[in-house]
Amino acid sequence: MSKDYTPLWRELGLDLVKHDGLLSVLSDAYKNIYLSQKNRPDGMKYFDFVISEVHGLRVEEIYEAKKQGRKVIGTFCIYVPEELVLALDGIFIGLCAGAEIGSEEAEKFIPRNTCALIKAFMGFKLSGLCPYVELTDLIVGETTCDGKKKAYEIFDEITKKMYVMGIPNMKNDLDKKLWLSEVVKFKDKLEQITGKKITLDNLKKATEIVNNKRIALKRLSKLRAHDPPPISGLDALLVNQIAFYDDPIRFTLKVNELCDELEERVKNSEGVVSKGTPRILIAGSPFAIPNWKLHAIVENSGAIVVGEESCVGSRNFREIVDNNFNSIEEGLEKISSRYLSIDCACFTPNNERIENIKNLYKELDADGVIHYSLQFCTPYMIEAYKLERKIDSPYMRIETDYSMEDFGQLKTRIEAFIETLR
Ligand code: BJ8
Repeated sequence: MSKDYTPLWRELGLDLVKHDGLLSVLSDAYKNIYLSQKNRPDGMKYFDFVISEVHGLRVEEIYEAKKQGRKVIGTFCIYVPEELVLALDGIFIGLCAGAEIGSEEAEKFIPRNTCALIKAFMGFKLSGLCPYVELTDLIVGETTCDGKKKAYEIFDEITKKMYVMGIPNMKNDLDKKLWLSEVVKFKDKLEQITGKKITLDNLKKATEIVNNKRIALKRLSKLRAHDPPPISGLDALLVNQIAFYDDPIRFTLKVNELCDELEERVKNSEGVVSKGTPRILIAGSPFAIPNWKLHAIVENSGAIVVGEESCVGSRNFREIVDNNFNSIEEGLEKISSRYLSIDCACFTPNNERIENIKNLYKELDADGVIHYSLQFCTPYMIEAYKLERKIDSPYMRIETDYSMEDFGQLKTRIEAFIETLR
């Protein structure tokens, strides 16, 4: 880290001893998993830097922005419309939920058999380890899976900052109306806490910023379709994870710079692995940072991950908002319909997800699909069975969490799967 941020962490009320421990574990894991990779693109240096400063410079940047009166909005789901937050000059941030932290504390409030992502966001807060939670003015939840819905009630008792958006379970006409009204309500809430008003101009600008970010991520995804791929799955995953933390304009610029470099690599047939290396598409639950376990296993077992059908992946960037609107109301409708196109397993039916996976598989020229569900994530666990019957590519299902206990067992199963693809 570029400087000592202890005074800032103290001011935010973090547990300094535990926090030092967390940063040292994170830095070791990063060295082992990321910095040991061969032939990384130069453009990854920026993202390495962001990670090295994830609890430092970025936190300070947001802290300073808050002093200037900007509001910080924390989220746990890609259903929360970033465009509205940016239109009101807010800062939109994904909160810490990707590591096995504070489980013991969390289990005082929620059952043991809760998915790792929920346990982690409770655990990070209860252990005083997430600076972003402390910086938020509002934490926005959503009525997606049952675990999250109920955990948000408890999270509100703890943080007193929750606002929950009602997300329908289906996508019929009435559901669409309900969701649009939730988007409008969210806009009202943001206007109230920021003391600002959405205008057509700032809504258009914000939409463009978020669209550009998604277009850059899509560009990165398409480059992974080449054989040999110019970037590892681990690195591409990291970029997709950082999309939830970084300043969106700076982030987009850096992703595009990285893509320029990758295009050169493709022209020169330069890749991170040799041509013909088995190519894996991972589908399923989100990969909140720093959950790198599955990618690390696959890429250390002789294959390469070429795509993530995930909220930290294609579900986040596949569709953009149609920016062709002439009133705030029309803009809100376009935003609401773009978000309702997200094929989260919490919806029923959710058949478009099957088609989207099939298309992505073809687009990325993948050789096999690994379906990954976080343990106790019922929506994705159940869809994993359905997918097995509906797609005709080589396929395996795994259920795991953030712990390293099943690392060896998973590696054996994944190696065996990869063998069948050669
Ligand atoms: S749009 S996937 S980010 S809800 S918390 S569903 S892992 S049991 S995160 Fe999600 Fe939004 Fe849907 Fe995407 Fe399962 Fe855990 Fe629930 Fe989870």
